[in-house]
Amino acid sequence: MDTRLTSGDVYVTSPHRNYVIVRLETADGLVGWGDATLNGREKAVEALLEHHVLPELQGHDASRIEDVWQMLFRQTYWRGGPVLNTALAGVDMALWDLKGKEAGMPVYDLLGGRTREYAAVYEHCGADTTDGILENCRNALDLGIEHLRVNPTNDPEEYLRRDNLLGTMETIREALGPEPELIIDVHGRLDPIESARVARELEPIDLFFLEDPIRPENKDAFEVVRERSVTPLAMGELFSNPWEMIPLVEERLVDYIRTDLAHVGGVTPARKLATIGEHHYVRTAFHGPFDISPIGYAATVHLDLAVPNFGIQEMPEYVRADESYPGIEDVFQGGVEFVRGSGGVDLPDEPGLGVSVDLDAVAEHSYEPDTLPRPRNKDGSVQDW
Ligand code: KDG
Ligand code: MG
Repeated sequence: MDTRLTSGDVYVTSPHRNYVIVRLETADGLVGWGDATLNGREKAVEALLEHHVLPELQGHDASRIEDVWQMLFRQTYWRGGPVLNTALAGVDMALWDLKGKEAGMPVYDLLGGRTREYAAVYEHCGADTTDGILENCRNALDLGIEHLRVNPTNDPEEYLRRDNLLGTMETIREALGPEPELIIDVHGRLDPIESARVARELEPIDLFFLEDPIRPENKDAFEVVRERSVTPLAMGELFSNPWEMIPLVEERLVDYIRTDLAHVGGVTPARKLATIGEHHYVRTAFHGPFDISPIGYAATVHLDLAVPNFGIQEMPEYVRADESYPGIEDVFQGGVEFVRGSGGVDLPDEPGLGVSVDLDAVAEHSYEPDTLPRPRNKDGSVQDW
């Protein structure tokens, strides 16, 4: 087989929201797709791929995934960071897709084969009122989903009002009973000691995990939370250099690796992080928001199905069985399926990542400028989204 790369293209498409996708083709005409979506900064990644990464790849052997990864990570000299590593992720996923198509195997088989029949998911059930949260939870439970993310508020002041957070969580726990697994995403909105207080206060609620309890910059600050509470912690969606996750895993400061395959550099580094986690009794909970495309989500679930220390998988709204996103379905075909009743997702037995793309639909749904929310505190100062 002639696996030299003969063409590379990047597209930004907005079938419901913006996705950046990478298409690689080999001399033999095999096509691989990858996800390089960086929410709110799509055009920066597109320019990097178009002007630098994709032209430089021409003629390289697509079958040498690790070699290409090392080349793009180390030989740019400037390494890591969300823009560079999201572009790298797009290439890496497309190479795994090609490798699977070449071998006639799903990517999870290339990664060692299935360790489970499906990947259990959690559903985002946040709402403005407790009744709204409970309604979303009951809808998810009706679909068989047993892990529910119930963010009672986005306001850090409300987090710290004892009657508010603990009171709301007690109401939710009483209404749903002891069985559903409950998650809260703090989204880095609290300082370490505030988060420690929240983690400790919520121990009687028996959370599955507290997500992003602090901002990602200072890893040492995790000790402040960890030393004070036994509430399990999950972190990593904001990391874009795989090495950022390692001290937290090696020192067992977190219980779940939440890196995003599309931001950390693709399947190649995420698989290594999962293995490091396995050796330290830390499980995976890879990021799976709406702003990851069906290609990136498929890559994530391939890894979920293969790793022994899988913990849980976040599920974007477009995968849910009872919701339809026609634009997304026009652009992307195949990929992850919700398995009704199991509380999990699975992949059909297709070679590669198993997602194809309709280029006419891509052209119909062109890029739409957008930014992430920009919240402010009461006094007008910047608050983390
Ligand atoms: O682009 C930002 C989103 O990916 C993020 O806000 C979603 O925190 C998030 C999550 O856990 O899905
Ligand atoms: Mg999050």
